[in-house]
Amino acid sequence: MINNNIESVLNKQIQKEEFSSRLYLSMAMWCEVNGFPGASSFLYRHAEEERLHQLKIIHYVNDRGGKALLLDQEEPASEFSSLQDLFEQILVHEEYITGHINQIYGLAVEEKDYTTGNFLQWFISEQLEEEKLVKNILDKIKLVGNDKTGMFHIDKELATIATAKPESPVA
Ligand code: OFO
Repeated sequence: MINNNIESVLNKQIQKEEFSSRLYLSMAMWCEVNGFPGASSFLYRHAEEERLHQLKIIHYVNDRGGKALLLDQEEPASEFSSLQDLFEQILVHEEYITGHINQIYGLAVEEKDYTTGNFLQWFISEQLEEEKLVKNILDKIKLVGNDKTGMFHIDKELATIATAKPESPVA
């Protein structure tokens, strides 16, 4: 049985994963109308993945005898000054999420809830991969600067990543 503290922080994480999904959906929509079809596909896909992260925690909380909740959501940003600005915001957001996952892990260890600690291992590895991927994309965007041909190729590459990424497993 999950304790109240762990249940509460996991419910806040469910809220954050839902926000991540809505943020990437909003970003995908911006890319779609601003001439970045590849980045748009990549972000629509990413939004789906975040929803799977949300579901994964919902199932975990309920399976451990807790009650998963859907807490209020803020409106995500919908305007970005450039593709670089957008990916910089993704990186900041993912680092924020990583910080929270680490905090929950710390609390789970403190409360000797090793089952939750074990559950969070998947998220810790996922955050590492996500941050690495976003940093990599951002480096490429910075490298091409204002070069339109370079940007065209990055957008194409993002379309390829969107179709090649394996599905995130759902608990
Ligand atoms: Fe971006 O991995 Fe969930 O939030």
